[in-house]
Amino acid sequence: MEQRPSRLALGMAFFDIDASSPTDLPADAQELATVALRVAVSAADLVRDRRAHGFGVDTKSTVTDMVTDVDRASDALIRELLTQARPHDGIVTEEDDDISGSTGIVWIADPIDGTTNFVYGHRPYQVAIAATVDGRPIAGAVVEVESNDRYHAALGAGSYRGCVRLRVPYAPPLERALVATGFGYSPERRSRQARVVAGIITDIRDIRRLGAAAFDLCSVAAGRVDAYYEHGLGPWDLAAGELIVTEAGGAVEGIDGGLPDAYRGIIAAHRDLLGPLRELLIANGALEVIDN
Ligand code: LIP
Repeated sequence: MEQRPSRLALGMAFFDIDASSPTDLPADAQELATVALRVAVSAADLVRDRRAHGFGVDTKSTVTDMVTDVDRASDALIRELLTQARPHDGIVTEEDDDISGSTGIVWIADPIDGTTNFVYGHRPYQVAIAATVDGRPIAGAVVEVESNDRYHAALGAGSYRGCVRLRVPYAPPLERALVATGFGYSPERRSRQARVVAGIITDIRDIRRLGAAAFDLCSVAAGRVDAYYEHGLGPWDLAAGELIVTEAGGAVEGIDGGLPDAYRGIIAAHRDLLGPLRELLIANGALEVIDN
């Protein structure tokens, strides 16, 4: 995801709903999470099956930014199943045009998050689907394709991996924090991101680069890493995983300290780790990675 998506179809201007309270929502968040999980499982089944039969690869913003016909098939299936379940909701996905709705719910989905991993057969790659209100997730699911590892969350109702409730475990001191991150597709931005990593690497335990943002966020919720930050994501990379982190008791914020903004950069971590990590990132140029 390289360009800030011009997608105001997220419905933000049109619905004055307080999404912080599950009772004020236009639909039941747990029912939406059930839909998200069911659709993500079906799309993950399609992706797994289609990979076994071969696929074509195209490029998007740069020569390294790939899209496959399986991304497109998964995108189409997600739209079809969401429309069957919730015909009047909006839909925003990575590989097709936005559909506006009339309910205040907008689905945001990534048909394959981690397309490079998918192409190489390098786990993880997953389907990520969230229901949002005013641009904030209220229900979501992430399904890792090859392992069928399933995560879901609903606002106010917790985060789960399968049937197991998730809690972000604890906040280590910064020097013992295992930090996941990722890199964009444009060479210029990538080199700025690499400079940030080079600056922080001596002040933390280590870096992980798994190549799949939604899975990195689930890893924060499940305690497989202590924190995750990245710049230049799309809303579909972030939405479901963001809720899975916050419903597991963690925090997700903009790198600049504001609301999470996928494109300008986000940090996800235990609340006590987030502040020190932000200071370290900013001291090493994290606010200069996005230049427009
Ligand atoms: C990818 C992310 C990855 C990030 C890439 C890209 P895609 O999503 O999951 O973590 O580093 O820049 O955004 O393009 O595979 O859906």
